Order: sequence, then C-alpha cells, then structure tokens
Amino acid sequence: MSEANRRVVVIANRLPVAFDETNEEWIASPGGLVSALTPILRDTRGSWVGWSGISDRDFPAFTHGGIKQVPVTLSQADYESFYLGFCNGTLWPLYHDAVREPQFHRHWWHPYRAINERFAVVAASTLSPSDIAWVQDYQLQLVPQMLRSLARVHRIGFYLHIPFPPVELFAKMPWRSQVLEGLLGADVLAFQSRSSRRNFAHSVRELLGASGSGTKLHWQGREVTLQVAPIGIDTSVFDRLARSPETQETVEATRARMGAPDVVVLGVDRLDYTKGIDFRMRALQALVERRPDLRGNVVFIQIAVPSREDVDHYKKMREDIDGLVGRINGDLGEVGRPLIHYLYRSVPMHELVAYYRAADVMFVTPLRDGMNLVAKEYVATRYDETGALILSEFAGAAEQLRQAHIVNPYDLDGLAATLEQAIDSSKGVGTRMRALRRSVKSHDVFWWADRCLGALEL
Ligand code: ADQ
Repeated sequence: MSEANRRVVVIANRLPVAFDETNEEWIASPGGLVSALTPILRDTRGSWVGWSGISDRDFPAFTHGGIKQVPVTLSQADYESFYLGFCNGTLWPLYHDAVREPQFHRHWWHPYRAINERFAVVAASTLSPSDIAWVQDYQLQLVPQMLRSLARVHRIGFYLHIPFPPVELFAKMPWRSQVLEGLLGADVLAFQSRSSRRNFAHSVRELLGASGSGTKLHWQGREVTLQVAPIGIDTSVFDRLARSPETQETVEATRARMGAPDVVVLGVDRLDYTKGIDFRMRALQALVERRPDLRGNVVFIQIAVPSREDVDHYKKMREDIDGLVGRINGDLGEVGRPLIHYLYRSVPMHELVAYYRAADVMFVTPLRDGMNLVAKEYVATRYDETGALILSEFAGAAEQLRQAHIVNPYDLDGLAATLEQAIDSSKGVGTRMRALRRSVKSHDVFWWADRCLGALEL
C-alpha cells in the first residue's frame, strides 16, 4: 500500500463530536486538534474512536464530517471511577508535579485498566494491518500495549498532552510498571517538551531497566522512538477573527464598559489548580498595594471555564478563588470599578478573541502545564505586534516562547515586578511580540500533526 493511502485511526478519550440530547444530533466540538486532524482523517478514510460524552448510552458507529466515528460506551460508574477517579484524581495531579496530593485507590485502578481494554478492543475491531493507530493522552496509557496484542497494524503512536513527571514523583504510583509497559507498546511516543521526554526516558531506564538513549529505547527486542512535538494552534482562525471589524467594536465596547482603564490584564483558563490563578491574583494585589497610582487605571479580567466540578480538589479551588476575588475587590476596588472582573463560564471563540485583543498584558502562570494553548492564542491575535505575554517557566510553551516575560509563578515578588514591567512596556509595538508571532505561526497545529504522523510514516 502506498504511504498516501495509509489510514489513520485516532483513539482518544472523547470523540471530536458531542451528542446534543435535546435535538438528538451530533455537533462538532471545535478546536485546533480537531481542525488539524479532520483533513488527514478524511483524506485517508480514517476513523476516530472515543467516548460520546453521554454515560450509559450505546451508539453505533456513524459518519460525521466525512470521518467514521466509533463510539465507546461508558457507564456512570465508569465515568466516576475511571475519568473522575483515576484520570483526574490520580494521574492529573501526579503528572502536574503533585501540586495537589494524588489519590491512589485500587478501586480506581481496576476500572482504568478495564476501560483501556475496552477502548483497545473497539479500536482493534476497526484497524487493518496497514493502518496507523494514534492513541491520545493520559486517559489511555495502557492502550498501546493492549493494541499490540489485539491487532496487527503498521505503527502505533502515542501522544501525551500533559507533562510526564520526574521519576521521583512517578515512582510513587503503585501501578507505575504497568503504565510504563502500556506506553512502551507504542512505536513512537511523543511529548510536549524536552523535559517530559527526559523524565519518561529516566523512568523507563530506572524502573524497568530498559536500555537506550533519550530518543531511542530498547524494550523487549523492539525499538521505541521518543519524540518531542510541541502542539500548536490553528493561527489563521485567530488571526482572521482578530482583524474583523466586529471584534474591534466588541473590544472598544468592553473597554468602555470597564470605565476605559489605561491597562487591561487578562487571564483565561479552565478553572484548574495547576493554572496558578490564585498566584497571579495575589501578585496583582501586591503590585497595586505597592503602586496606588495603578488603582482605577489597571483592571484584571479573569475568565475561567468550569471544569471537573465533581472532583473535590476542583470544588475547593472554586471556593478559594471566589473568596480571593471578593477580598481583593473589597480591599482595592472602587464602586463601579472593581480591580478584578471575574467570569466563571466558557465564552464563544469570537468573544474570547475580543478579550485577547482588549488585553494589554496576558498573564499565564501555570504551576505546571503540558503546553498551554492560551499563551499561543493570545500571540496569534496580536497582528499589530502590541501586547505583552507573561508566561510561567513551568508551561511547555516556555521552551518555545523564549521572548515572553518568563516567570516563576511561585515567586510572588518576582511575579509582581514582572507584571509591573509588562504593564509599562505593553503599549508599544515590540520586537518581543514579533519574535513570539514568528514562533507560534511556524509551529502551528498543522506542523505538529505533520511531525507526529511523519514519525509514524504516514
Ligand atoms: P488545557 O489544560 O485545557 O489542555 P490549554 O492548552 O490552555 O489547557 O487549552 C485550553 C483551551 O480552552 C484553549 O483553547 C482556550 O481557548 C480554551 N478556553 C480556556 N478558557 C476558556 C473560556 N473561558 N471560554 C472558552 N474557551 C476557553 C491540555 C493540557 C495543555 C495542552 C493542551 C493541548 O493541559 O497543557 O496545551 O491540552 O495539548
């Protein structure tokens, strides 16, 4: 079979479509990953295996957007133990530097294994020997090895969207060997950053005794390639929306509604304890306390998308942020002019772009992040090369966006000083933003997909 004909089968926790139960129809879930993979899957007659997002409901395979969609069924109990439990109560905190205590429960691990097996069985039923199987992310780390024993395929790839932790942390997990062996079923394992690849190679050498370098491991008579492939965004979508007259009107109206402040600082995140939202708010508070002249002239907008609200750590986080916003506004706001404008909701993309355009300073302070696409989206909207990006050194994006104001989010004084500097420098056209834009454009999501699938010999 010629290379151009090789089918790509993506295996991910979620399908790229969501089921609308009111109208009983499938709706495409927008996003850079989906826009990059859709043409490839369509051209190769590929398919996508994933959960529908609706528990306790079986859906037959169907075609949407020219792609065969193969749903995997999860019950409510599966969702709780597999997704909320092992994925987001164990793996998520462990892989993010254990900034919250990871919970190790056997009654979460067993469903994790069983559901990985379910995904592998469904995927195997749609795979042929010349296909590329491309498994996505931490929810499905056992699938590569399971697929290897269930199906004959051309190549198996795995992409980790979140960081891989240092061996000292990873080693705490009681099921560390099973997870590593699961991943090593892949021919190519790709990571967001050099540090994640390095951590993985160390873990495999130390905990399983595998041999090899940081880029090629030898395991059970096979060679496993370790790749660094930082994910990007579809920059053209952000650029087009940023330049539209409607966006400009929204920007002006938004700034006017806030009392035409001199400087707008913005944070945009899923409400997650890894994103450092509380740290950035405290830094803002410290700066405004030290510089009373900024009161009334600087505003901070925080937009937080609700996320994993059924997990305890997330409930607590929401209460903490609510309290912090109230306290800071109580201390430093004026009637009609709060220092912090806080929206707890998802906003449509055109509105998000208007906020990016309204922001003189983008404040991105994760305590640990695989990549952080928000930083790249902000840069992609700054077509006039204005604006300043503050970026945590612990985001994968910091390996690429060296021209940002790089910060340690734990260092409150440093954060406040950098915020002050960014506020002062944000109005002019900057060589920093020019360099950032070059990097974001040249390493977009299409570059990323080519790099990953190229290594899998598409
Ligand atoms: P996330 O942790 O979700 O992704 P991020 O990369 O920043 O983090 O992506 C968030 C996405 O959600 C962005 O596209 C952003 O525009 C959108 N978003 C955020 N707040 C929003 C709001 N209020 N309304 C609407 N949209 C909002 C995981 C990893 C990251 C990695 C990505 C991709 O944790 O490290 O970069 O996957 O691999």
